Amino acid sequence: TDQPIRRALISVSDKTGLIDLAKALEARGVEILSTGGSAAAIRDAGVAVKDVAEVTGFPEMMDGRVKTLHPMVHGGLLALRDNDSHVAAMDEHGIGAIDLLVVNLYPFEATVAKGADYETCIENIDIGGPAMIRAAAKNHGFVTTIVDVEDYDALLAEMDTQNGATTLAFRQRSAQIAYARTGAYDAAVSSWMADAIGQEAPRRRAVAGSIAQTLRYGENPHQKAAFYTDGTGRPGVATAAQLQGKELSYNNINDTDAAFELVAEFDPAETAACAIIKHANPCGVAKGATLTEAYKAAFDCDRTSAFGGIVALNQTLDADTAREITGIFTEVVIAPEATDEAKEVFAAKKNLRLLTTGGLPDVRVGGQTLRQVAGGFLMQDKDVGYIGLDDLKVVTKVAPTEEQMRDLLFAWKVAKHVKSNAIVYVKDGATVGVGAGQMSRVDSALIAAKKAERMAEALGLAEPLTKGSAVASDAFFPFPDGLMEAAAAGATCVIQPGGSMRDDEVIAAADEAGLAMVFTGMRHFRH
Ligand code: 93A
Repeated sequence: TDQPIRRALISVSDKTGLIDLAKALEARGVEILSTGGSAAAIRDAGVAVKDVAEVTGFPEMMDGRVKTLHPMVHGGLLALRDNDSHVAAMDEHGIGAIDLLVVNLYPFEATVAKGADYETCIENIDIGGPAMIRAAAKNHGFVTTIVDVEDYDALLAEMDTQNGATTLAFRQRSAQIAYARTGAYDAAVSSWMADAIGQEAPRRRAVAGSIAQTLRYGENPHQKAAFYTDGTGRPGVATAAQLQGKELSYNNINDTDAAFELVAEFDPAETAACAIIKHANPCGVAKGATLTEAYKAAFDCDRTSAFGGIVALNQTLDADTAREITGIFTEVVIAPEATDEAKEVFAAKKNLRLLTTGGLPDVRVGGQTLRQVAGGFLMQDKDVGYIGLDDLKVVTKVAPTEEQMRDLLFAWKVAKHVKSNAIVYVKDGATVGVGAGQMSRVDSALIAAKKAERMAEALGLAEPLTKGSAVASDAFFPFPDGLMEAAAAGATCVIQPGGSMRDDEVIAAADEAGLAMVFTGMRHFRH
């Protein structure tokens, strides 16, 4: 089943490593066929190469749309070498076998990520490349398919241990990778097109991504894991530059995403903001006149949980804030940018990972979220629901003051990013208690209040910061009990969707407790 490699076709958009590969193949006695740009680069490097146009007898035409789509190419890739009629057909038409295909595709995903116009994106849909990849991979009994620059070394190592050939196992592996690439490629085209033409999402989308990184392990060390990008190029953890620190883990990536998506809710032109995340839930979120103030206030919500947390900032990380952050052990810091001075401060903390993204994602722009269930996927539009002042309905006798309104809306934004059932207490633009992920809303209200009490003790305060706070609930209170717990903790105003069968009871209880309450008419479940 070993197949000697005598004739290769190389057609690559990304020319990285091309010359070294061509030289290495030539040194191993391989004849090289190639397309326009690739052939020119190989020839310039002094390596013998034959133009595909010479093999097909047709020039590359229609701006390169048709260059390899020809029986001389596809016959050479698809022919079964052990089938008499296939071999007879090759003889009859003078088709030479192609043993190795090296292709990387037109950079469609990168073109989309750059924000190119419709026509440019269309022109960057590769047709001939995927056709060859799929043909060669189908014929992996005889043909080796390489679609990734990263796999050149493995190919050469294989040829060297197999006397210039490849084993069936190697060709099967490379075929499997090849189909992952063409599948992801067309999924990227479909997703882009759905957005471009305003196709009602999330219907009829293909789901696939390109592997960005093999991770050391998954959520736990006994789970294998990898990181995929979706080709949108959206600023965030998938496209961030890591400036220092150890490799990100699966949990780091998950938590960093949660942190950055949350902090992106706050317009950097309006205010500095900081979110500290543990296990995908915020243990502190705050606005501030400066980033340092925002960080400090976020930290003071739950100093215990912030240890080993992920910090996300909505503005350029400055040296003061960097110094403040290094006060405790932090796993990851993510920000749009970092000043040189801030980078210097972090340089001393070798393990601290610093990521910069070049910008914040637009939280109003959609896209989809995916979750796997046994035997399938759930796909939905991202929760880009937004509530402003005008959307709120005051339902109690007392209306919130302007200041309370600000805290209510802040709490509401945070609650959207807290696992349900979410209860978020806020005072002066900072969370002072977060209750997350409980099966009962009452428990979430209680836990958040309890944590605030503990923080008050640690900070030496006379009373917990929940006294006089604003409270948000991600979904309606089905009974007055949850609301009453919040009132007992000292909340004086409430924001919640409303819509419970017992809204009347809940409103009456709020009035009795002297609370001001507003309904959003929208909920923010997050599971
Ligand atoms: O426009 S195409 O879809 N038509 C083709 O027949 C074709 N054959 C190869 N694009 C085609 N290719 C692609 O050209 C390859 O997938 C590769 O990405 C690129 C290499 O072109 P060059 O060697 O001219 O730089």
